[in-house]
Amino acid sequence: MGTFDKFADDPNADRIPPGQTLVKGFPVLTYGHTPQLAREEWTCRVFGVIDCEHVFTWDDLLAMHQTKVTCDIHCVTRWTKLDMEWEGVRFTDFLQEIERKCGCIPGEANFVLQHAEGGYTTNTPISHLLDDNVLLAHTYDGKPLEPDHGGPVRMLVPRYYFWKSAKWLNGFEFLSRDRPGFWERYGYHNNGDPWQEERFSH
Ligand SMILES: Nc1nc2c(c(=O)[nH]1)N[C@H]1C(S)=C(S)[C@@H](COP(=O)(O)O)O[C@H]1N2
Ligand SMILES: [Mo]
Repeated sequence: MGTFDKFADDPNADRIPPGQTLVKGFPVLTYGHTPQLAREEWTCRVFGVIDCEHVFTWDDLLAMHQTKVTCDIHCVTRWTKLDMEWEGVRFTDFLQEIERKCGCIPGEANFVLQHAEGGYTTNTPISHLLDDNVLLAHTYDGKPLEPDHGGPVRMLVPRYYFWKSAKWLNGFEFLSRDRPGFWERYGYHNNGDPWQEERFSH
C-alpha cells in the first residue's frame, strides 16, 4: 500500500522500465534502407574465433528446433511494447548446430558481434544471448516477419534495448575481446539494460 497506490490502476506498471511509455503499434526504426530478401535467400555466416567458418541457410534454420516466445520489448527511443509473440530458433539451439559443424565454441569466444545486411552491427557478451527467449526470429504475431521489422530473420534479445537485436541478421562474429557495434560506436551504451536506463555511454 502507500507508495504503490499509484500503480493500483495499472497492472502492467511493474513491466515498464523507467523513462519508457507504452505503445500499441509496432514502430519501425531503421538506419538506412530496408533490404528486401526472400526467406530462401537468407544466409547466416558464423566466423571469428571459432574453429571453422560456416554459412547456414533458410532450410538449415527451419530444420532446427522451433521455439515460440512472448516478451516485452523496450526501445531506447522510449517506447515499450508488451506481450509480443515471436517464433524462431533459440540462439542456444543455434549454438549447438554451430558446434556440430565447427566443433566446440572456444572459451575465448566471450563476445558476439551480430552482423546484418547493409552493415549494421551490435555487440554483446555471449552470456547475454543464452536466455531462453533469445531467438533468431522469423515469425511475428503468427506471420512471416515483415522486411521493415527485419524479415526474413532478425535477432530478438528481449532483455536489452531493441538496438541490441539486429534486423536482417546475416552473421555472428565470435570475438575474444569486445568490439563496439554501429550504435555503440555512436555513443549508445555498451550494455543497454533498460532497467538500469543504460541508454548512452556519456
Ligand atoms: N540491421 C538493422 N538492425 C536494427 C536497426 C537498424 O537500423 N538496422 N535498428 C535497431 C534499433 S535502433 C531498433 S530500436 C530496432 C527497431 O526494430 P523495429 O524497426 O522492428 O521496431 O532494431 C534494431 N536493429
Ligand atoms: Mo532504437
